[in-house]
Amino acid sequence: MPQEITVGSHVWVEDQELAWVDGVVTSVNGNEAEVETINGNQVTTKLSKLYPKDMEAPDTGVDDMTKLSYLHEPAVLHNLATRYGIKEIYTYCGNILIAINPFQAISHLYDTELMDSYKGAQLGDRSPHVFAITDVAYRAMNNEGKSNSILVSGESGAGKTETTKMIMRYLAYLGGHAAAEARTVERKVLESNPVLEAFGNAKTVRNNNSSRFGKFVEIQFDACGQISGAAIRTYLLEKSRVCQISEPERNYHCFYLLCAAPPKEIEKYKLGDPKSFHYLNQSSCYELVGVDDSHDYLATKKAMDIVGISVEEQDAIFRIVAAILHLGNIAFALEGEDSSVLEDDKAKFHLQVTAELLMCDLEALETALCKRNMVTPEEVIKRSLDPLGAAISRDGLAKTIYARLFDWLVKKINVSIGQDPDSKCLIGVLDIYGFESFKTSSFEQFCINFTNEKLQQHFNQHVFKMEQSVYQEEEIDWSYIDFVDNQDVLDLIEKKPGGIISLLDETCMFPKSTHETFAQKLYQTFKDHKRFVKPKLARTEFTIVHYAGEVQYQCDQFLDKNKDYIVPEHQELLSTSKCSFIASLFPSLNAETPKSGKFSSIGSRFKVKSYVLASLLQLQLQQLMDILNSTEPHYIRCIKPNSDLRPEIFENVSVLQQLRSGGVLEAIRVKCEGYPTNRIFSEFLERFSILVPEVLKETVEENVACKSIMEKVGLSNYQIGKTKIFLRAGQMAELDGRKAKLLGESAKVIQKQVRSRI
Ligand code: AOV
Ligand code: MG
Repeated sequence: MPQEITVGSHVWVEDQELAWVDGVVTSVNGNEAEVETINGNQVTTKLSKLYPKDMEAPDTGVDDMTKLSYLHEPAVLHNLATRYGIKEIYTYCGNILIAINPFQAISHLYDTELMDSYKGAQLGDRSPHVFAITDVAYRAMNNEGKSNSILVSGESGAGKTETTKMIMRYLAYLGGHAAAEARTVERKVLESNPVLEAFGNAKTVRNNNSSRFGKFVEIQFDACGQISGAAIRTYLLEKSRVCQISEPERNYHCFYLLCAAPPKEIEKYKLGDPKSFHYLNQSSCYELVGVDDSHDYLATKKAMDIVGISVEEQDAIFRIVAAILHLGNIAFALEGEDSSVLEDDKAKFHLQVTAELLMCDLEALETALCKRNMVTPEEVIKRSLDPLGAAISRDGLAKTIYARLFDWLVKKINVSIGQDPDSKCLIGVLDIYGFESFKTSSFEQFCINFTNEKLQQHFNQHVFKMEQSVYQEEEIDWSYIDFVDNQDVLDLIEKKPGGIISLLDETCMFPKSTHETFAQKLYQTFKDHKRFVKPKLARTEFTIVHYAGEVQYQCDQFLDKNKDYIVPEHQELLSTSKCSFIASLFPSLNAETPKSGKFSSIGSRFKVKSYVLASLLQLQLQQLMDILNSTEPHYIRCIKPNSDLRPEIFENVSVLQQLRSGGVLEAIRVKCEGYPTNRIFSEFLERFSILVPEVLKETVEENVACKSIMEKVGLSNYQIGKTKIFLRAGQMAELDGRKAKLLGESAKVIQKQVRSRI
């Protein structure tokens, strides 16, 4: 970077704790400089590792990163930290909105008055806001008749779901109906959120309200710009959580809500203290700070009313939720050599309650849990399962029932809101589960991170295109800009054949395979892949170098978790339930495949021949990308400022890591490879004509004047567009340096003159 750093320059220097810290250069020796930092350290470092600090930057930061005179990592970070400190959580980076989670309610930030003020405003006219981006999308849709999408990304707990809800609220405000009776569509759209959150969100280590499924909401508009329908598409709910949770996480919210229901319900469903249920007491966390489960139970039911779920259906839904809790308490003991029986009277009690709630035969339930049918050419023999096998069978049943219930909810909400077949335009809002890396990451994290990789690629391509279009508009050359994307990670995961998902599917089809053979296959196939690492001494772990960092996956349960089949005995049991709601969740497999609604996830599952989840997700994500590619995208990058989930704490290192991995810095790098700074000719002249005062005296065209300044200073490689001058990285700093020197010299001359007069 051509920059003039001399003694006295204000610079940014790397710091282990703070990422970047500012200071003043105290000496320069060849390639090295000594810097005194504001936290009192003396640091010696290479000149090339220093970045100039913009001393003219305003104290309150700038609301758009592209307004930074020096566009580099420390400046970007400093700007965000400055703004976060004054509760400005939104900042633009060109057309991208960066949103930093405040972890506290900021007063008036989402008021109706504020909505009024954003309506119809141009992007830069008002301070950055999620409403502003949404308004742009809405207007673009109305004016150009083209579908738009708003894509919200960021790691777990960064604020995607909250942001998405604000987008939906603002769209309901813009496209809402004046007449109360016509407002049902937008009310249903908004109230679908609490319903889906109750059944699809849970407390994790990263977020107290973590989405355990991905969601794409299409909001449809009529020719007048009013909401006329909507469709919700969901992606792979984390099923394992229903049966297995670890400290300090929780199961899905609905279980705790139901345990806090009014006494009548508690009695009806034979519930009690959540601590008494195996599916809940694997973790000692039952309550969430600031959440009143009994209030939320009633609120969820109210939301269910609004989205069109009848009282009878609600009863069946909560009956199923209760049944799952009781099911989890059916424990088994060894009988004989390898059979199992109910462990004790408590287990018998829960078996009985489960059978009552699921309205199925008690003995049939017990048999379905403890035995399997073995089909021989002559007959069908019932083989006993050992206690472990029976517990796995029980958990499998619980997961299947829950997953089917969730799919039913999504389908029901879609049918109830209704789709507008005549709608030409829509706004899609995407809220996926954020990138995750745990001590032991499993199949779920693999799927979540794969989803994030897909979205990241879309983002990269979009940013690159956007940058190109600015250059094209100004008719300048951009052809040499190099662009890095994450295609290699995606190839590793989803290439057909030969990617991880293909290998996983093949392994699942092969009866004798184990997670060890799967791991061996991976090691052999990808030993030279630069995104794949076999950790030292690992036998069943593998590491993927994701765009957002390395994640080590544990293969142990990959095969089981990838298989999505229902044990025929369970299917048989539930399809004959006396509760028609439950029976309908388990339509007989021999029956004709249901005509898949556009957004039925059960329906789409029938289209995939193999019942393997990873490739189902791959297919769904491809469909999502096809939709997104037919829309005009708008990006919101959410940032989590600290891992304690606390307000007012801005951890530089973590934020920087998110900016880097989330592609914000890559977007800036693409900018930097091109022309990161541009200025309208007149602005440029105002700032720098002092360097060549004669340019103003001559009556030349503005672009010619700009050119002469650059020539005089000896800078090349810049570009003159139609209305703006485009500068390479560091050129602005160079010009400022010259200006400061010149002003310094003239100050000295004046001082000298004054002194000589004395
Ligand atoms: P996520 O969707 O990005 O995580 P959420 O949207 O659930 O994250 O946000 C996490 C928590 O941060 C919320 O429950 C709020 O307490 C707080 N929060 C987020 N945004 C705001 C805001 N604008 N104002 C006030 N508080 C906020 V995940 O679903 O785990 O990937 O998978
Ligand atoms: Mg979320």
